Amino acid sequence: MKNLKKVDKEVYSALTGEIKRQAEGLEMIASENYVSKAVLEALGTVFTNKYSEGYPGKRYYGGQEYTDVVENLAIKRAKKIFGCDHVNVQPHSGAPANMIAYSAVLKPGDKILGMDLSHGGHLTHGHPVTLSAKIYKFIGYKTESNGKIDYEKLEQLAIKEKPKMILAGFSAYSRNLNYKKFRQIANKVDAILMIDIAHIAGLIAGKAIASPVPYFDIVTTTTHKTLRGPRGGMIMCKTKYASAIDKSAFPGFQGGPHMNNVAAKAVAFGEALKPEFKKYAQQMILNAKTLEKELKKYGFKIMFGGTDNHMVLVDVFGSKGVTGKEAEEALDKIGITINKNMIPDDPRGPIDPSGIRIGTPALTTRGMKEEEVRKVANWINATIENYKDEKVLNIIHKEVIKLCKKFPLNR
Ligand code: DSN
Repeated sequence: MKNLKKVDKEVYSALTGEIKRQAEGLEMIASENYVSKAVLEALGTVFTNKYSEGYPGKRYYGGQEYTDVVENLAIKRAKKIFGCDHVNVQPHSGAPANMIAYSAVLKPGDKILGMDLSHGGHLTHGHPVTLSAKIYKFIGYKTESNGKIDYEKLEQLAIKEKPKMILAGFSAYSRNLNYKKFRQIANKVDAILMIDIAHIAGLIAGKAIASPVPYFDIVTTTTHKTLRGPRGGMIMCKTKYASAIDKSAFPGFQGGPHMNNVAAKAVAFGEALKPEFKKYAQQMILNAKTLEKELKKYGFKIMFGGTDNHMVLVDVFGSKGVTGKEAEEALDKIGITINKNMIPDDPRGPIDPSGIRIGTPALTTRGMKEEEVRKVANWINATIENYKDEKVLNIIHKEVIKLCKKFPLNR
């Protein structure tokens, strides 16, 4: 980075700080991961200079012989990974991907049945602060006290509300969904069926969990998180919706795609097609299950009864009397990064909720397995139980750095 160092010392200094933070800290935010050097290299290229409105072979500006190559590669590889009929790799990220999908098939005022935010849903699935909630009418469904969705209740709600769209998917839910049931319910009320797989795309790509692609009309995702690509979005759909989705992405919602990002998506998809990605996907789940088991042993209440994926949602306030914010701040001090999170029907607010969400994608990328996760669970417990004791936190922090040095970021 000799040019950056010479041209902009302030950005250079922030960047070197971030490199050190990522190397010496344990990243356990469930939606974060470490991309490979090849993905980083593709991101930092002259493709960022290029405007490419339109789609391969049908662009509005000239000079597209190489942008078409990378976009076609991203499309071909995404289709191979997920077996979808059609894919659009241009969405800048997950929230735009959802907005593009809604506006492709819905009219303002149409009704969407989506998962309640405090039960694991996502902001863009109908939280009142979002633009989509101002345009469409969202109705929330919830999980039961056993952590599962009651599909009979969901069916009754769908019959009562007659939504134009039924939306599955989540950002803080840790159980598998019953895709077939979603399909049956959507058929019964003649709704378009969409799923947001942003969190679990890598688990699906690695065949560690079942794929919803055959059942759903539209599938949106991010390409970072478990899929381990650059920050970005993507929409898959049945052929019937292909043209509407493409038109909604451009010119409907976005301008030119970020072609450096599309190139990096192509590289990441190539990586996800390799056999070692399957092992990675399975290990993310094994690590999360180990975390669940260990935290339960330490007396933590795990929401939704446990995990089937790469994350656990923990009621730290109900378990140990420490709030989500206090836990997040204390864990930050020992170099473990997680996020505070609402738990279902949280009696506390979103700024200082009862829960924390912990994920295993990034530490699994470093090569950590069950043995390391057991250590991490022990440190999480000790940190939360001693969250005001700086001396204890300092000792644990040194242990965290030691472990990170044993598992360097070297892909
Ligand atoms: N911010 C992402 C997450 O953490 O789940 C989703 O948008």
